[in-house]
Amino acid sequence: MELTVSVKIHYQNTHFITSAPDIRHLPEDEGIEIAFAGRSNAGKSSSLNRLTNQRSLAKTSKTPGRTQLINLFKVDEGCHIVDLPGYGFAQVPLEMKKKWQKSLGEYLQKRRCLKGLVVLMDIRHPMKDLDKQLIIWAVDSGIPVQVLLTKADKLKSGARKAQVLSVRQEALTLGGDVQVDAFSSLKGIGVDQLRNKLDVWFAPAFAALESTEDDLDSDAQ
Ligand SMILES: Nc1nc2c(ncn2[C@@H]2O[C@H](COP(=O)(O)OP(=O)(O)OP(=O)(O)O)[C@@H](O)[C@H]2O)c(=O)[nH]1
Ligand SMILES: [Mg+2]
Repeated sequence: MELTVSVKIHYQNTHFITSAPDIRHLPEDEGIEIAFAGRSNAGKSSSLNRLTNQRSLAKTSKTPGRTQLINLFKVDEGCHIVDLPGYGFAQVPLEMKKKWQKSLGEYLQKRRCLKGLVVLMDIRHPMKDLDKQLIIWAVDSGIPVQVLLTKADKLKSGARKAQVLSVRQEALTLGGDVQVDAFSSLKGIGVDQLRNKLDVWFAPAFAALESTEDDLDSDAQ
């Protein structure tokens, strides 16, 4: 029997749990984790704040590379969001970049509770090498990907649609479950759609809770 549970998560209840210097310092590999990743300055922190309707849950900045730590947030019981440090920041020394890329790859391949990856790209500069690498890692690990083309307010409607279609075409060549949509933290474009997607990815956490409750009920009888 297939168990489908539809949930509406209240993202405004999200709160900060911890910062980790690298993925080895993350808490237990359990529950459901969704990671947000993207180049420095892609608008990751802004998207988390918009998703949760909190002005300063994640720190935003005009200086790229500001978020160097991995930040873990709790959305609901057994549901976490991880804000990964931005990559591709020119002023980070090469050695550090390589180390970070290696641990990012490891995280995507080994973190069993990772059930979805949100990749953010500035709609004006999408699909750089590292963005593609990240998506390929996720696809190879069977993890679904949601690409958000951020700062969509910077393009007029026609150019925006054309860019979404072109990135969708490119995403097709990578295989796997990769969805591409426009997003703007500033104007609220794509926010409800993102919430719906995360609801689906997080739903099994609630199915697990329900079946535990069923077990308890049958124990009581
Ligand atoms: N126009 C516009 N600007 C945005 C949007 N989202 C973010 N920005 C701006 O882009 C810059 C970077 O945003 P952040 O959310 O800090 O980006 P980040 O990916 O978290 O950056 P790092 O943590 O430094 O890697 C800030 O100046 C934001 O105000 C958007 O939807 N529209
Ligand atoms: Mg940030």
